[in-house]
Formats: sequence, structure tokens, C-alpha cells
Amino acid sequence: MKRRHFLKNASLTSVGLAVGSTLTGCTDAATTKSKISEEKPPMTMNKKPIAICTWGFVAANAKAGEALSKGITALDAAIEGVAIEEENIKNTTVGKGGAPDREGNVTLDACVMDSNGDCGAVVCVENITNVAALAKQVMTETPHVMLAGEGAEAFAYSQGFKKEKLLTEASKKAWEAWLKSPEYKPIINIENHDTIGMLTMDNNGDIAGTCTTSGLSYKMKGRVGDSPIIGSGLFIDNTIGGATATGMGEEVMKTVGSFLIVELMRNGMSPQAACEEAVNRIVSKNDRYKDFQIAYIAMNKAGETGAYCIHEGFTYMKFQDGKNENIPSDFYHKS
Ligand code: SD4
Repeated sequence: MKRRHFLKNASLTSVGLAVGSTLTGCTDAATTKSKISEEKPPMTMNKKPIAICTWGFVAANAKAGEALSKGITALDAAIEGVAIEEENIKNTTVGKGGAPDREGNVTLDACVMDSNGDCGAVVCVENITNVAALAKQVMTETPHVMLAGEGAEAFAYSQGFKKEKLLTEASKKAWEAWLKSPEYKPIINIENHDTIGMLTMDNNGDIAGTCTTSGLSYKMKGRVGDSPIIGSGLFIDNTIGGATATGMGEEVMKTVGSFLIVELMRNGMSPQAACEEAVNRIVSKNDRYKDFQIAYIAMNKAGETGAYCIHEGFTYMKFQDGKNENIPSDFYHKS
């Protein structure tokens, strides 16, 4: 693709220019630049169900895949899928059973984005398990995009959600043990990195997604990460594709990672190349990357998918043609 054509295709010129200027500063600028100029946006639209999600959430991804195969729309299938992890008390970073903040409160964050560009989010919500479904209610039943804390909780009750205790005995015990020497030190790929971000494509070829989490274990009270922030933890443009993130939310937010990936795909990158460039944006500016994990997954309109992360150990699920596979992601930090 010629540069003139590239700029014409950039629906956000500033993003197009930002891509160009950052490339000059990247270590493998030449490689990335050639990916932009050589790859073409997908021309063939996929119309078969596909579900991908972060980490090895076999049952959640299978549930979304089955729902899609029955003709359920992309967003509803994704919400059904992630509900399995929201209700799984053994998962300490999503929904019920999630690790609490430093003060012992479990607070959840989630967002959804639909194929028509609508979105909804809830942040710092207590006592409600299915926060992805709640985010959808914010999208469909209010004039707003995001509700926080007590307001989100009160809205949940008005919509028929039940009040549930989210702190399990196991999470309480782990938090009490942590309090003995309360150091805030997230460990790569361990316990605080199991957020589920899911992207789905339905029988019409429409794409939607959701991201749901209890955030980082033992975070400060009121802390919100990338997961419920549209553009950071999740972004969908149904004409192009979608992306979602897991890992150290602060770093994803600084680079608006999911929006970036979709814009890179708009400019011709494959989902794989776009995930790699989004990780590159983080590691090229931040030499502390050795201490945290970030992982992205993405899907385009042709049904192609990609994934990339900083450190070895991230895997993602892919449901397609009746198969539900756990796939190890390629990673940046090789030594
Ligand atoms: C956050 N990105 O709150 C989330 C954490 C995460 O698995 O991915 N946990 O920053």
C-alpha cells in the first residue's frame, strides 16, 4: 500500500500520523513499517461463529461457541461465556471469589461493546457477580456508558440482579495472610492475571466483546484498571475487528491498547501484527516491562485472530468450526 493510500485509509488521521511517528522510534521500525505497507485490510468477511478469550478458560469459551452456533448474537454469546468465570469461585481475578482490595472489599469492573458501536461499563461494583451482563444493561437501559460504585450497584438491583457476597472464605484467608506483610507486588502470570476478555463473531459475521475482572489483587481502594475502559481493555469496530487485553492495566491504559490494535488493523495490519505493535508500544517506552505481563488478543472481520504478550506463559482460547483450542501466545521477552 502506498503512503498516500495509507493516509487516505486512516479514518483518524491523527492515529495514522501517530503510527508513523512512533515507528521511527521503534527498534524494529523497518519490520513494522513494512507490515503496514504490505498488508491489505481483509476483503472476505467471515460468517461462521468464532469465539476467542484470554487465558485457558475452556468452559467459558466453549459456552460462547455453543451459543454462537445456536444463532445467539455476538454480544449475548460473549456475556454467557464470561458468566462461567464470573460465577467460578476458584477464579480469584473475576467475579465471585475475586481477590479483594487492600481493605478486604471485592470490587468488580466490566465492559461490553456491541457490533453497532454501542458500549456499557461498570466500575468498582460490590456485591454483584455478573457484571458483564450489568454493563450490557447500562448500555441498553440508561442514557450513559459507565456507572461506578454504589450507583452501579443500585442500578443492578433495579434491573433484578441479586445481592451476593463476593468474598469467599479462601479469598479472605489469602488476603489475611497477605496483610501480615502487605507488599503490593503483582507476580507475572500468577493469580492476579486471569481477567477474561472475550471477542465473538456470530453467524452474521458481526463482532462484539466483553471484558470482566476483579482487577489486581490487593489494589488500593477505588483503583480501576483497563478492563472496563472502552478503548483500553476492549474495543470493537464491526467494520474492522476487535481487541481485548489482560495484565497490568495501568500500562494498557497509557497506550489505549485495544483501540490502538483496531486502528492498526484498519490501516492494514493483521490481528497478529497489530497485537505485536501494541506490545511494542509498551516495551519500547518502559524498561520496567520485565516486571509485568500484558497480553492482547484480536480478531478481524475475516475471522483471522492473533495474540501477543510480553512474557511467556499467556495462552488464549479459540473456538472455530466446532473445535475449542487452547493456544500458547508468542511473546516479546525471549531471554
Ligand atoms: C486490571 N487488567 O485490572 C486487569 C488485571 C488483569 O487478570 O488482567 N487481571 O488491570
